Amino acid sequence: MLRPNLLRGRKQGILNGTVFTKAIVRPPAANFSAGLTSVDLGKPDYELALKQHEAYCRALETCGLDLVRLPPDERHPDSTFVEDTAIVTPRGAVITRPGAESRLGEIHEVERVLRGYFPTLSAIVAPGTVDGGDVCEAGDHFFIGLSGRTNEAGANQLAGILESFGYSSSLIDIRGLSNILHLKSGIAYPGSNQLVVIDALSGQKEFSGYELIRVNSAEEYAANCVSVNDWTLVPAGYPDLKRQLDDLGHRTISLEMSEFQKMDGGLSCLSLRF
Ligand code: CIR
Repeated sequence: MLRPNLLRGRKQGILNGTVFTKAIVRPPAANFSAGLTSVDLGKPDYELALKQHEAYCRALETCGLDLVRLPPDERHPDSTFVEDTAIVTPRGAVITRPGAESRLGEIHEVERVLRGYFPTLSAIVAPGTVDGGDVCEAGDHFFIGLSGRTNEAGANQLAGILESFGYSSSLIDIRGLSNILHLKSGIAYPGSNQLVVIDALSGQKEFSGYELIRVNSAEEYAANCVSVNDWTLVPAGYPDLKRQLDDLGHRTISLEMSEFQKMDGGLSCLSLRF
């Protein structure tokens, strides 16, 4: 049985206020395994990664999105994680300045594509750094993670740009948490004032006005789920979070993510949705 607010959202075809029509995706390049990782899960199987990426693309199409498919980029082994290169909102887009030096060049191709959709683009400039994985949109509010990738200068620049778009934001410092790379490794906003959150972040005062969907410690990887129009994509193999989302009336699609997990990547980072 759906809750009334979800029923309302479902009828309108939206759950979180933003209707997405497009996404930029980029398959992993053959040297994907040369990218950055902090986890010890072994080397990714490239062929399997390509299959998982294609299934992910099909799921986005099921959600109603037209895909802009960039070619694989061997110069940047982490370039399949396109989310880190831009913040795209209905009111404007921001090209980031990724916090890992090896990823700085990834922005150019994404910027070229976004110019076709946004007449003016904002940008994070040095000494600021921002990874898109640290930026969680929750309706008209954005949570910006301060992390090993997003520094204070970058976070403050982004907060100012978002304010100029008419959005509010708050900073969440995750620098003391060694188990998550980005803020969105630990939270997700599935709409309807709900927030998926790992235990280590559940006590944040900035999250107190939300209905928290707690991710148990065995399922932390699943906190990086992503809602797109009427659907919520979740990584396969994490039954407790999927059941909670299903019980709340979200329509979930489970996707195998093992090969991206080996490179510290989650579901949200494989696309830029707008
Ligand atoms: C990196 O360390 O930058 C990549 N191997 C993984 C980036 C994942 N991005 C994301 O969660 N937004």
